[in-house]
Amino acid sequence: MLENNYRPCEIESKWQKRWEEENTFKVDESGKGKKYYLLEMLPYPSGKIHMGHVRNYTIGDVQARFRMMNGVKVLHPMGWDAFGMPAENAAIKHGVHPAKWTYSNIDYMRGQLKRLGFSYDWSREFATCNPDYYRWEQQVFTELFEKGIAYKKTSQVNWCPSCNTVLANEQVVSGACWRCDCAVEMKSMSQWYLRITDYAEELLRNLDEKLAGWPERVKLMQKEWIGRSEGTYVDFPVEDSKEKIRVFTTRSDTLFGATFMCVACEHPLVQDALLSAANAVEIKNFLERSARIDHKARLEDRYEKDGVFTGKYCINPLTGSKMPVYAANFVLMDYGTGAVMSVPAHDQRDFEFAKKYNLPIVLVIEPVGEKLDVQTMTCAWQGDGILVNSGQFNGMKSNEAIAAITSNLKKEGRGDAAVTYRLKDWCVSRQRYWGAPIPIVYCDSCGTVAVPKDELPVRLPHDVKLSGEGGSPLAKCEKFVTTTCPGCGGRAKRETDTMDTFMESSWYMLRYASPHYDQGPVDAKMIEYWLPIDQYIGGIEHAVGHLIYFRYYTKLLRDLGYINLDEPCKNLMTQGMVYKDGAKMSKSKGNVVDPDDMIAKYGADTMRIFSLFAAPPEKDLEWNDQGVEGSYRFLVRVWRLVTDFIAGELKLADANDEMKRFMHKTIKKVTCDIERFHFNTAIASIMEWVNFLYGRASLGVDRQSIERLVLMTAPFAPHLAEELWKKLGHEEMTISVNWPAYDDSMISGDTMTIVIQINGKLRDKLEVAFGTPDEKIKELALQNAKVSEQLGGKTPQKVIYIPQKLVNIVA
Ligand code: ANZ
Ligand code: ZN
Repeated sequence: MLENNYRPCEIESKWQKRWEEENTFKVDESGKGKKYYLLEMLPYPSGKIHMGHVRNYTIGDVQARFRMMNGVKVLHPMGWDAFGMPAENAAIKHGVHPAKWTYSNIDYMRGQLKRLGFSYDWSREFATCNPDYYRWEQQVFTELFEKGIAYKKTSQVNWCPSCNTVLANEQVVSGACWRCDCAVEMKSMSQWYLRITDYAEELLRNLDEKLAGWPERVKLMQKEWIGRSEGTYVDFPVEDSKEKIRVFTTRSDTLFGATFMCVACEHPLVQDALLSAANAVEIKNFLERSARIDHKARLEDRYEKDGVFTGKYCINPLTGSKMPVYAANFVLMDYGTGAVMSVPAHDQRDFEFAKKYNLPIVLVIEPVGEKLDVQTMTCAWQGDGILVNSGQFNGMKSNEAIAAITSNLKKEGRGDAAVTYRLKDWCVSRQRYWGAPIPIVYCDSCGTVAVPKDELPVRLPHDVKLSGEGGSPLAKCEKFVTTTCPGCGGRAKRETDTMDTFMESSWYMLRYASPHYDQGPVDAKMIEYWLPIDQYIGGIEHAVGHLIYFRYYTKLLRDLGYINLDEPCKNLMTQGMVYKDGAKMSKSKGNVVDPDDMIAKYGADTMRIFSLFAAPPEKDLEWNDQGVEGSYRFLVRVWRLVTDFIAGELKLADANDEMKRFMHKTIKKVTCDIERFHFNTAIASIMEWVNFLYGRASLGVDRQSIERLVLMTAPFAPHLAEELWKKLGHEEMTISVNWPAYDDSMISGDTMTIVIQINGKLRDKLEVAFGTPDEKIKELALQNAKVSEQLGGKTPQKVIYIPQKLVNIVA
């Protein structure tokens, strides 16, 4: 390290203390004036913060401080996603109570966040494991139960054998548990669900209509997760019975080619067949075989297609012919209706199945201008075409036939147009201790009863045996389980499942607007003022979990009448991950850099600069010791320049035009870059400004240039800036000083030289006015004579513009 008198440790603890004593970041509570709600995803109190947190929270902090300096009221809260399994596992392993473990981690991590100088309004902090928080969640749950939105059902659920609990579909990642990576099993169990499917349409529609400020990538992932599919319901009468089998198909144009029926193992018809069919033993064997296919293989479609005849037949509603009904392992019970009309000529799975079980194949679609023959086909024709062997519909095109057949079915009461979703209802019950108890009581005479409002919260009992074995710990806690029925006063038993912790993180962003409100989950007036979130920052890994749930929960609270808000968040930014030596920085990889060590060595400001300068926020960041060293040296240069100026060791001189131009240019660039989250280029511009001022040292520097440098540095390295600002003779904190303004007329005379490349080779240069919009510069480059000559009339594949430097045309 350089010899110098920049002492980050002293400066940083001094300013942190003052910010705390003076409540510098406590936001005005009047609920009036221009506001900005900046939120970073709340951390799980695992023990220590890691570099991913440092990065996420620094990105947010720059925005927060920048907005504060622009005179906006910034809500910038922090709290703890404090329920969850690690606390329970720690308890099992080390015998410490989950509450104690959690709260002491919170204390430690709060200290770490304070040492990084983040501008949180700590008066709004809360931990979600506190009964003052989860009691509202329980209240909302009882209301959802009364409306039928929260309900209990028995079905196949995802079971993680190592976490000993069920998982929601969103928590299964390629067939494995999101938390422990263990292969997930399917189990039939009774669980609590929230009817998120009722909101599928709105969740989907708003992605396009209301979330212009969200990354396309996240919106696409949510669209795929919701998985809207338009098709037709068709009813097939079961032979010798009053029953019907209903299917969902996207290809009603192929109905004349449906020669057999396949249903899921869990389909009621199969359960029936087990009791009555002559081949019941064979069916039973098949079901056992299918249950053994692991979830991962099923998801990846890597398993042998297998089935068994159920002994039943149904009737094709258009041809009147008999179709054998099979149970098949590739039909899923929880998609569509759990039954598929099989069209072997036009669906590859059905084709293979028909070959294996020797079932008839009937061609009904022919590709335009081609003749197909079922005798010689080696695979299904899955594309569009012209209908054949389809009675009155012969000669129609597939898409016309879909409409015509659907309307024909509808007229005869045998089917209708339908929409189905891949999204499933959200399974919210967990068989674990460290979570919010589900506020439900079971009574022999009254049935399932919600705990009344005035008896909430249902507190999590403190003294519970945690062994990690044999089911839910709460179920073994007699004192908790036994209760009286709120309906009849008789003996009753409590629900012993707790809520999925994603329930807590689904509304915490609303609670921050009125964290101490005791009349309900939220104060509607404060929601009206603070919400929606103006900027949310967090990891992409939450794209289809948390980021769908919190949108859904907002709509639930709206429809329960608590708030008047459709979407919780206007702008979303998903930051990249932190890597070291090519691998994701994580405890299990053993490549963790401890923020505490780095702060002790270089100071928090260096950590902040490094994490912003090393990569743009959306990109992954590779840890690099030289980069940290370089960030530190930059701060030393700023320190020296300003302290030399204060000590009178720099010559004082009025700024000339060149200097003024440079300054306004820098302010403009830094301002625009912060707004666009281009922090690395913003810092690069400040570095250039510092270099420029050093270069001017012999001619003289003016006070304004120095002061603006300090203010521009404030969002990035706030402790250093605060100290220098004080040394420059100012009393107020930097966040209450106006962000420096720039004067466009000072810049307009200035030009910049832009290099034009084709496929990376220099072709020409362009002289444009400073501040020319990016699109205009690209246009000018394409109109350049040498460029058009080289391109010879062809349209280029891509035009890349690197601001203020070059345009590269990829031909
Ligand atoms: C007959 C048919 C003929 C189909 C054909 C396809 C091609 P998407 O687009 O994903 O919605 N299907 C329906 N429910 C199913 C279930 N529970 N398990 C497995 N497969 C199921 O796909 C809809 C198609 O997936 C439906 O259209 C159905 O097969 C199948 F030439 O019906 B089709
Ligand atoms: Zn009762």
